[in-house]
Amino acid sequence: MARTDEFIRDVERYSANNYHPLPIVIEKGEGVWVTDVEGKKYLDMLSAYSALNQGHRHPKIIGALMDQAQKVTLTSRAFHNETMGGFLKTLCQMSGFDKALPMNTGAEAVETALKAARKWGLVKKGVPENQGEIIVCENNFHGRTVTIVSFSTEEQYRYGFGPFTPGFVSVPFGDAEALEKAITENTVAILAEPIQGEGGVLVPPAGYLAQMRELATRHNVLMMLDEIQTGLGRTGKLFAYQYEDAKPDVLLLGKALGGGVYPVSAMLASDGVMDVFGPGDHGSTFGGNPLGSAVGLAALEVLEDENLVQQAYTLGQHFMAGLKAIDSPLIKEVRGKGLLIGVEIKHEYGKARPFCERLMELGILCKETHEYTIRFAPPLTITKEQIDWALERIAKVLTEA
Ligand code: IF1
Repeated sequence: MARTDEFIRDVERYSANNYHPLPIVIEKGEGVWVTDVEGKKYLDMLSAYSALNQGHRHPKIIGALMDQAQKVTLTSRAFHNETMGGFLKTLCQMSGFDKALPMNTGAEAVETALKAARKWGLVKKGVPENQGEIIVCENNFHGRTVTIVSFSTEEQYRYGFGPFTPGFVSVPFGDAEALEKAITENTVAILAEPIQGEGGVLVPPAGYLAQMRELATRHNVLMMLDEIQTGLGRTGKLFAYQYEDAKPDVLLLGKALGGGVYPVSAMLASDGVMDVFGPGDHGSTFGGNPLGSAVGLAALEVLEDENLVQQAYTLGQHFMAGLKAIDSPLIKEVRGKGLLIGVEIKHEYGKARPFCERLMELGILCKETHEYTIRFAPPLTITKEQIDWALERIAKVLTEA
């Protein structure tokens, strides 16, 4: 493991100590597979936290990247470029939203939505200036900026980073009654994940999102869903909210929108929300750039061309059934939707990380979340045979201990 150790030594010497990765150095990726610097091959069942829904280096997405790189990569929004319009047109047509505002990272899309909601509250709803409140859910994960960690309920994400941005109220996730009680005349929006990913792959009770939709409409507040992790086919629908009649006013996408090669995020909304932004109100040097837009368009086309949403639905059911069939006293619960699945280990048997380490030895990459849950989120291009291959090894690890 000399080469592995050497690469990790550089990271430990020269990088901030803000991560605790598994001790593998990846050299190459293709489809659902990655190879490390020692030449060992692994099935990637994390997919960069759902940023690789289309798999590693999808030829069509890499082709779009290369073609665009030969023409122009960056114009800034001071000028128009050839690719942004077509990308956003496809994004709006596929999703059924009027307009999309392109950014780069997920956190930037979330920040964009927070600004849109506050301004909408002021100019459309008539909430007094600086009084708008946004309701969020306990146990949320929306990113790492100062404002976003201001409404995290995870102490570690906040400790030392105050003073915080005011204007947020949090309620238990999955509880529509608590949500309604928290709404005041100054509430401008509700922000939630349809399934809490980092929170531990927590699926709310059926009907929750539809109730949120009804409450938001009745009280004239914006319903804003963060589908940065759950969106673009991951849960077996194009968007997780489509399991219920719960189309939000604002939808946030990121991760897989960049096809695993480039950071591309967006806020989608109706005309009546998007038009609160005028020239100079918001923007980004790289948002909507030609390279990212070419990649984003290809990323969307691959989802459609290869029927990946339906694949995730069908294979997700197969994977879930296989995991539920594992007869192990260690398993507390298997939960999720589509190809976003968490296996929670009974706390008395210790944390999830040693299981992830053991799976890595057997050629499967995954990552624990919230200490006790193993998260599986393979590329949506995975096959049934590859899932069965993984299931054999997962069963082994969960029954041998
Ligand atoms: C890391 C977690 C996942 C997200 C949702 C917004 C963002 C994320 C629902 C921000 C980002 C990332 C961040 C990444 C690992 C990953 C993660 F473990 F940290 F929580 F997926 F579960 N909304 N999630 O999940 O998007 O600004 O990062 O592009 O290492 O912090 P971003």
